[in-house]
Amino acid sequence: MIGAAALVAALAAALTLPLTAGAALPQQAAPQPETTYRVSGADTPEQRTALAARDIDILAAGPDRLEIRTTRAEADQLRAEGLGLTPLADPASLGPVVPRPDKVAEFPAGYTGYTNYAELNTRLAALRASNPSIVSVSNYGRSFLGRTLPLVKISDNVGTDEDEPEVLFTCAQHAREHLTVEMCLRIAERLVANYASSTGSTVNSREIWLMPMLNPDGAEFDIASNRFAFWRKNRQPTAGTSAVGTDPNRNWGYQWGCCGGSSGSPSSDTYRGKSAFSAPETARVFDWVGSRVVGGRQQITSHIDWHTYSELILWPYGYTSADTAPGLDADAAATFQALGRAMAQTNGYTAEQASDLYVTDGGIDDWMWATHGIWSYTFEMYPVSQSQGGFYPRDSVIARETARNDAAVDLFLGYADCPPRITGRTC
Ligand code: 0X9
Ligand code: CA
Ligand code: CA
Ligand code: ZN
Repeated sequence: MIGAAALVAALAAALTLPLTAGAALPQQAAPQPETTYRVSGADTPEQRTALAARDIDILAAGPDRLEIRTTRAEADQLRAEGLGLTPLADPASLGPVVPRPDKVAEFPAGYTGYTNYAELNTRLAALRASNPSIVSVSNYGRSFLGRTLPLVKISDNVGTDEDEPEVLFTCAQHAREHLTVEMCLRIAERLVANYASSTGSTVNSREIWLMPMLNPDGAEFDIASNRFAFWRKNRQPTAGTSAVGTDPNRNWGYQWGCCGGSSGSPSSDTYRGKSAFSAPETARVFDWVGSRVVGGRQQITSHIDWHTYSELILWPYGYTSADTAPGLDADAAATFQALGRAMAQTNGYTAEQASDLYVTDGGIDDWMWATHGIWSYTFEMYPVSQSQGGFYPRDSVIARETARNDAAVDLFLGYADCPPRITGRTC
């Protein structure tokens, strides 16, 4: 095999050569290297929304903390504007993207405990094969590049659509958030493992759906070089540009692109796409969630969308900083807050409205709630900082950091018949 490292070195050397006047090269600037910084002085949602509006990639945020990834030039500019920026070391195994289409994408050393797309399908098939009466595995369509999008159902009499509250868990909308795939697997495998030993399991009283890898093209691309590419979006090219990728979590169709919480620039990490649901990965969820409206009634009551990192539990709306807005009255807001805070009690995360981070429009949770009345939360998992691995914590943390959410998941499933019950209301 030709040494990939040598090829990378040669490319890197070529890129540092000054452009000579005569060279008729296209006017496209080479992408500048980026560094992660801890930022001080931008602690309000308004300040962070303003940073996002400049297409600065916000990796993590929370009360009193913010981490961004940007170029040195932009960092200097932000310092000149009075912000404090401290560079953070990159996680191990970050590197230039050298896709190897001939190879199955594999995680680098230190991360082989993570599950790639092929392994995910194998794990799901094995779970079904040994528990066929409570597990079914299918798909809800295909990604942009044609990968099937896996769908798991867990319930007693799994082949029958029973009159039980339905709950949906979605993972890995964002490519580099690999820990979330492990979270969906943990939920599925734990529910099945506990089923035999416990009576009154939510497996009997709920129909639990999992979409464990919403964005497989992005997730596979992120590890295709055997190094992490820091990739977030899907892998759909934008017509008329050389840019690739739409941010799925800015592509949902409620208040899409409304409010400065997404980008119209195809090269941005928060590019919202050319229209709502222009990404096949969101369009197929749109179709499938629509198919759960049976007899005029949406069967899914509750949903969690898993992300990393920041250790947060977020509720709608993300598009506005107002606590209440059309479709979200004070009673609904009280339920979101009470259940969100109760779950946070179990895992030590910070619970807040999504827009307390920064404004985002076209997010999955706003769409789930506003158009289907589904009680939808966004969890941002471990860690809180890139100094603990950021998007790429070692595989040794998987067991601990997924089990950390067991109690929150159980609480959530328990209230799925009527989330307002947590505030004393009835359904
Ligand atoms: O920006 C996002 O999409 C989420 N953070 S991440 O670092 N995983 O990309 C936060 C979304 C918050 N907004 C809503 N939940 N609507
Ligand atoms: Ca059932
Ligand atoms: Ca049902
Ligand atoms: Zn995310």
